[in-house]
Amino acid sequence: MPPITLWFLQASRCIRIAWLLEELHLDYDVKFFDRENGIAPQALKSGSGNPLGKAPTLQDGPLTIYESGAITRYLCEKYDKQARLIPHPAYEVDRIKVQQWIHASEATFILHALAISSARSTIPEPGKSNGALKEMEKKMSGNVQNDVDWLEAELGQSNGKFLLGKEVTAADIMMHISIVFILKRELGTQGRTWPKVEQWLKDCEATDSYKRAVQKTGHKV
Ligand SMILES: N[C@@H](CCC(=O)N[C@@H](CS)C(=O)NCC(=O)O)C(=O)O
Repeated sequence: MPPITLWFLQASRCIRIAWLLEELHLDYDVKFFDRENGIAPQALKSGSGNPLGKAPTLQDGPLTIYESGAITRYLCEKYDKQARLIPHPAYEVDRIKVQQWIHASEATFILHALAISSARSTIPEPGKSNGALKEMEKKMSGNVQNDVDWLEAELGQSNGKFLLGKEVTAADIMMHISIVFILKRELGTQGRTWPKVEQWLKDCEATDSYKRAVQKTGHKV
């Protein structure tokens, strides 16, 4: 049995870790769970060892690690001997850039989008039909649009298809599903489109490692 197990919830951030494991060519088991009424089933919540019952959770030998950003750092520090996915400290500017995207993927992009998603699911009637939700979304959309504008601008400055240039890094791996979440659900997008971001999503999904991760896990959104 491989020492690494990924607790994987369908249609979730877990794809980040499967994609990363594939990039690193590591052998791993997947414990796959479908959602029940939109949330993680009890077997994942109680079985993974994650105190919040969330996914992804990674087990590597005796270690249990949660939070996709922390799992990403752990896997890169332990197994990315050539420092391809998080650049070596000697390349400070690129290393900081990757770390900015790792944090921004959760603490900026998902945070702003989730506020809108939560408003959609919690606002009671008549707020949904009388336009109050629409008005609220409009007011909340500024942050999301600024965030995606930033990504569009950075992609415009890259000298390759990916955030840091010609090769995939942990920045792309962490950011990809955040953007899928925003664009697919139109969270704060207010009808706008971002051509460079859309092309980058296609380029991420065209990598062999991403395709292998989807095939192995059955991930779909
Ligand atoms: N910040 C955490 C978020 C973890 C999280 O919220 N995961 C979601 C899936 S994307 C989850 O487990 N949801 C199931 C539930 O809440 O029941 C991370 O980056 O790993």
